[in-house]
Amino acid sequence: YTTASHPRYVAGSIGPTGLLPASEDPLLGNARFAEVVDLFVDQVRGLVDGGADVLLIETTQDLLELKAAVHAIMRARADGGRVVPIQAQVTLDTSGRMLLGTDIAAALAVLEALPVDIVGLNCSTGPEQMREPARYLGTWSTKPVSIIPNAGLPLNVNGQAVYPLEPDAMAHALREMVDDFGVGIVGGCCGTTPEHLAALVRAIGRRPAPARPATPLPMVASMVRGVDLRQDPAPLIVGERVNTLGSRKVKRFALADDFDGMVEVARGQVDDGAHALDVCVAMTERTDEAETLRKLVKKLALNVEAPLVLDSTEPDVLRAALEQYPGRAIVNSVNMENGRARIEAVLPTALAHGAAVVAMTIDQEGMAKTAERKVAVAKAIHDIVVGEYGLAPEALIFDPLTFPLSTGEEEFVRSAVETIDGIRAIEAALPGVMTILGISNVSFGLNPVARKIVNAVFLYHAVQAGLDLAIVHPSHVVPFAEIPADERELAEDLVLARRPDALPRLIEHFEGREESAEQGGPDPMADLDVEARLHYRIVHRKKEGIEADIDEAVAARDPVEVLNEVLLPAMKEVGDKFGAGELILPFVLQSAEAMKRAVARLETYLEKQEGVTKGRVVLATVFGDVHDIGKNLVNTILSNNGYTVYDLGKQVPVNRIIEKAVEVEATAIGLSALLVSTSKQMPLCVKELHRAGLDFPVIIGGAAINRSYAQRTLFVDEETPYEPGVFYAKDAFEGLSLMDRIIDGGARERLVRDTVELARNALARPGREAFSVPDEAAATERSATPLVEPPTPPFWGVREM
Ligand code: THG
Repeated sequence: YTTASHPRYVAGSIGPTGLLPASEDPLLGNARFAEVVDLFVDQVRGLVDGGADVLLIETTQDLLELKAAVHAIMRARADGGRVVPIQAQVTLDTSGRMLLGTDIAAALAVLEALPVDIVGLNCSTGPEQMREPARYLGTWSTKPVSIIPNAGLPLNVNGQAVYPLEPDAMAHALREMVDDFGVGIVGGCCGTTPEHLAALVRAIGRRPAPARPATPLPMVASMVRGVDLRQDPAPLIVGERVNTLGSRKVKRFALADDFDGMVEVARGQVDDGAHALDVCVAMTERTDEAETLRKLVKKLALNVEAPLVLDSTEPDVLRAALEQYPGRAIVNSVNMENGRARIEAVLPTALAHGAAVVAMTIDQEGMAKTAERKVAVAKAIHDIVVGEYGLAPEALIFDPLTFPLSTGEEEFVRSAVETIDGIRAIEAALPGVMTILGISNVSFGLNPVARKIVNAVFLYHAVQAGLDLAIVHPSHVVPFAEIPADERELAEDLVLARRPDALPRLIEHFEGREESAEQGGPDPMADLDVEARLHYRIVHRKKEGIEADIDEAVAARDPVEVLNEVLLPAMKEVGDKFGAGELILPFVLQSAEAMKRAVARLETYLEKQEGVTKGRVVLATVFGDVHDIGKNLVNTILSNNGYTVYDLGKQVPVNRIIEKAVEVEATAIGLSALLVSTSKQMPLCVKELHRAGLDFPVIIGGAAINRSYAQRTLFVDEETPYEPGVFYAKDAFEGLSLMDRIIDGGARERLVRDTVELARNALARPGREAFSVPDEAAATERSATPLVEPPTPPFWGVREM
C-alpha cells in the first residue's frame, strides 16, 4: 500500500503474555522476570526481522510485564537486531487504574524513565473514560502520546460484547484530545472498524507533532502511585527501619523469613509519614540476600503504597530487586571507591529499569570529608553517570555522607558542617541533581534521648541547606521548634562544631536520661484551661485524653464554636508551621490524628437531623491530594445540618466525581484541594461539567484556593461562565451557608447572579494576574479548615511546557 506521496508504516504488536508477574496470583504471578523476557524475545525478533517500523507493547495490565517486554527488545537490539522505536501502552479501567492498581502518575513515572519512545493508553474503555489519563499524559509526558480506545465501553448483549460508539462520535472525541491535550497518535482498539478509522483520518488528518515538555517530572513510583522527588516543603522522608542493619527487630524477621513482619514495619513507617522506604536485608549470617530482597520487594510492592529505595552494596542483589519491582525505584547506592567499577556494575541495570540512583561521595582516596572533596567526587560521578550513561540529572541523588559525631575524633569534629556545606556546594555546582542523607548515622553511640535531639538539629540544618531526601525513623524525629532552647544550643554546638567541648557537654547533659523519663516531667498542660489544653494537644500531637477535653469544652460552649474557635485555629497553626519548614510531615499527620479524634467526639454532640434531606452533596478531595481531613470536616458540618453527603474520599479523578453526581442527582458538588498543583483539577472538573451540559453547582475550597481563583474557575473560557455557578467556601461554614442558598430557588438565582457579576468585574479590572493560579502570596484568604491537610505528595508540580 505504501506510495511515495503516502508512506505506510507497520506497527509490530506485542500484546500481554497473560501472566501477571508482579502479582501473587498462584497461576499468573510466579513467572520470574527473566522467563517473561524470554517469552517476548522470539516475538520481538520475528517482528523486527519481518520489517516492523515500530514495536507496539500494548494492552499492558502489569508494569513489570511491560518492563520485561522492553528488556526483550533491548536484548534483540544487543544481539544485533535493527533498532525499532518502542511505543508502550498501558490499559486502565474506568476507575483510571491498571489491573494491579497502578494510576496514571505511577505509570508515567515508570514509562518516562524506561527506554521507550512513545507512551500511551489502549483498550478497556472508550475515549470518554480515557480523557483524564490522556490529559495527564498530554500535559506531562516528554514523549509523544498515543491514545487508542475501544469503540466505547463494551455492552454485554446476550453474552456478546457490543461496542456502542459510532465512527463520527469516536473521531470527534479523539480530535478533542489532539486539539486540547496534545495527543500525537490516535487509533482504534476493540470494536473499531475501517469506518471508524476513516472517520478519524477525516476529522484529524495529518498535522505537525505537538510540542512536548522538555524535562520529565522528577518522580519515583510504587506500583500504585507516583511521588514527587521534590517535596514542598522538603524533605522527602525515606523510612529507615526496613533494614536488617538498622533494626534488630527487622533482622529477627529476616532471619526467620517472616516477610509479613517486615511488611508490618513498612506499613508503620508509611503511616508515620514516610514517602518512600529504604529496604535492606544484608546479613552476615546468610548468603541469600538477592532472593530475600526479591521476595520482600514483591510483598512490599503489593502491600505498601510508598516507592522503594533498594539498599545494597551488591550489584546482583540490586538487579534481583529491580527485576521484581513494577514501580520506579531508587538504587542505593553507587560510589567510586574502586574507580568506575561499581558504576559500571550497577548503572546499566538501573537505567534499563528506569531507576533513580543514589551516589555516595566516596572515591579511591576514601570517603570525602570536606565540602570541597564532596563536590569534586560528585562532579566526577556526574561526568560518568550523566555525561556517559545519560542518566537524567534529576534521577541522580548525591549522598554527601553522614559521620557519627560521638567519637570525638578530631577528624570528625567538623564532619556535619562539611556535610551540610557539601549539600549547598553540590546543588550549586550540579544544577538539577538531588541530595539525600541518612540522618540517624550522625548520632550513633549517643544515648537515645540525645540521639533524637542531635538528629533533629542535623536534619533541620541539612534541610535549610537544601537537602531533598532524608532517611529517618519518621516517628522518632523531634520537631526542631519544640527542642528546649538549652538542648538545642548543646546540639547545635556539636553539629555545627561551635565549641571544642561540645561533645562532653552534650553527653553530660543527657547522662542517665531515659526516654520514659520524658513523660515523667512536669505536665505542660497542668495550668491550662480546657480550650488551651485542646489547642496544645493538637499542636503537640497529644491525642490520648482528647475526648475528655472535648466533653469538658462542650459543657461550657456550643460544639460548633469549639470546632471553629479552638480546634481549627490549632490545626491552622500546625499547617503554618509545616509551611514554614518548622515541622516535617510525620508531625502534621500526628496532629491530624488528634484532630480527627477530637472531631469524632464533637460529632456526638451535634444534632443530626434525620428523615428528610435538604439536599445531596457529592464531596471529594481532588486527584493528587492524599490527605483529606479538611474535606472530612466539611462532611461533618453538612451532614449534621440536614444534607446527605456522598464522600468520595481523596485522590478522586474528575470522571468519578461527575459520575457520582449524575448517579445520585446531586444538588451540588464540593471539591477540596490543598496543593497549588492539584487545584488545577477544579477548573478541569468545571470544564468537563460544562462540556457534558450538566448543571451541578460547584463549591470549592482548600488550602491552595482563594476567592479570586474561584472567580477564574467560574469561567470555562474568556467570556462564558459555567452557568450553575462556581462558589468559593473559605471554610465548612461558608460551605453550609452556600448550600442553604443553593437549595432555595430565589436565593440561588441571586447567588449565581452576584457571583458572576463580581467575577466579571474582578476579571475586567487591570492586574489580571491575580486570577492566575493562586500562589502563597495570593492565598491570603486561606481558610483554617483546609490547612489541616498537609500538602504531600504532589502528583505533578506547576511547570512550564
Ligand atoms: N546513606 C544512604 N543510605 C543509608 C544510610 C546513609 N542507609 C542506611 C543508613 N545510612 C540509614 N538507615 C539507618 C537505619 C537505622 C539506624 C540508622 C540509620 C539506627 N538504628 C538503631 C541503632 O543502630 O541504634 C537501631 C535500633 C534498633 O535495633 O531498633 O540508628 O547514610 N544513602
